[in-house]
Amino acid sequence: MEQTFIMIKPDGVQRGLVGDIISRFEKKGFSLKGLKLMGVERAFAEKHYEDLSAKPFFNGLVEYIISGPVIAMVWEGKNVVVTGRKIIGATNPSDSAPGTIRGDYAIEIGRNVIHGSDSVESAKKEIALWFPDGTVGWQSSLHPWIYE
Ligand code: DAT
Ligand code: MG
Repeated sequence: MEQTFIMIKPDGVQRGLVGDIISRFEKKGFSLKGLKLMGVERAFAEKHYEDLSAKPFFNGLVEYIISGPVIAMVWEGKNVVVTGRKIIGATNPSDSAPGTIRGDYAIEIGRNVIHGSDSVESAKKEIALWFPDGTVGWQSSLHPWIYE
């Protein structure tokens, strides 16, 4: 089954949005396979965002990610990468639809509360980076009530 990497950024943790965000993924029917609260070191944040290292906002982005603890998660389910991005909303909260996490809770692109992998390939890379010891293999007993 497909997995994605979701991270609640330091602003989401500080603002007390952790429970609501987890709840949105849970209520959708996705399964939580990994979860931890952690502080991120600069080199680790730079590695996570290495594809953006040439962008003018890269240093600010890294400063933001290391500014407080984050919640790192692995969520599993059918099409969870693309659907997870829809639940999160557009990168710039000015463009994120109401009802999405960024649409409901964020105003600025540099404080957009949450990260989600943008492809199955980057999800695999990000899960390997953030959960080097692996995740938990379990299946919800609700599975037959969510999937036909
Ligand atoms: P996303 O987080 O939606 O996958 P991304 O991977 O293009 O977006 O960029 C990663 C983060 O970098 C994004 O969540 C916020 C920040 N960012 C992106 N574009 C930016 C810009 N033009 N100015 C400032 N920050 C930006
Ligand atoms: Mg991205």
